[in-house]
Amino acid sequence: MVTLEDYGTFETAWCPGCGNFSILSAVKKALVGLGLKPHQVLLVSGIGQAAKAPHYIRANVFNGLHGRALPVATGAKLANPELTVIAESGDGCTYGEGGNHFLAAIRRNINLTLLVHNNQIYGLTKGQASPTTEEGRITKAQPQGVPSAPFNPLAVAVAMQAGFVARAFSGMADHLTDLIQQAVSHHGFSLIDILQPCISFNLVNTLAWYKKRCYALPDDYDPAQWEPAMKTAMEWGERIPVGVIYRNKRPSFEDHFPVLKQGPLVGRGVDQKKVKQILGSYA
Ligand SMILES: Cc1ncc(C[n+]2csc(CCOP(=O)(O)OP(=O)(O)O)c2C)c(N)n1
Ligand code: SF4
Repeated sequence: MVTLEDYGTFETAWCPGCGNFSILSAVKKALVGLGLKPHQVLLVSGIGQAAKAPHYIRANVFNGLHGRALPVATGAKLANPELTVIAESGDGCTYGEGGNHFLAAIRRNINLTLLVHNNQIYGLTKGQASPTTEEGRITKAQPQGVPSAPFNPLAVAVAMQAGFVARAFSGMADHLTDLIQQAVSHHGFSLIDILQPCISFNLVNTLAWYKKRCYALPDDYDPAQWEPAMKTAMEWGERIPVGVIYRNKRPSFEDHFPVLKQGPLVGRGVDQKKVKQILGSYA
């Protein structure tokens, strides 16, 4: 039987009160709840405060370049589709530096889970605006206010008919754990945009600010309906919906590769003769 202890406990470099703590705890609980053992799981991140989360879990971990978690995660999943692959990073890392990879992962419908710790700011580099910071927000790097409109990852994902699109809030721990379990169990690309406070550099979107606004989607909400999902993805302001916004069953990227039907590539022997032939053709 797998337990929380199997996933380890580590000292972190985060500020006390940061939303990253409850996300980390929810990820561990979700994996234990799904009965997944640490060796069956790979967590891939980029760079940032959120990207440190996989450092604090005893499982397989790959820390890539800023914005590059998804290409690494995609390669790993193709090499070994038996691994549960989770890409986990901040809003800047995923929607800014990694923006095109975000679009490619949705199009491909690669069977992995993307957890975005969305604190609406660049935390590690001390408070510059990220793609999700609201227009007009004054920061140390944008003293006259952010001049661009915020990126809405959920609306983009729903517009592209992504497999599984959800929003969570780090202050609703059990709800978040449940969503992570649903996302990991979904066959295809799953996005959870997780709203989290950054107590040091985002003094507007605080825990209390989110608590006042976030509400769970009602039981009769149907995530299979595209048009209502698009409307729900656009809802932001005094009321912010959390839950599974859109769900769409379509074949995953790996399903298109007959070679993977014979089992994971990592488990196959290497035909040295063929390798020599291929290398020889480039000589
Ligand atoms: C290509 C590149 N650009 C910029 C940086 C500098 N950098 C490192 S972390 C970071 C911001 C991280 O913000 P976010 O992804 O939102 O995560 P958070 O720290 O808020 O959790 C930046 C700009 C970098 N390492 N590489
Ligand atoms: S700076 Fe913000 S995001 Fe980084 S650890 Fe502190 S509270 Fe968390």
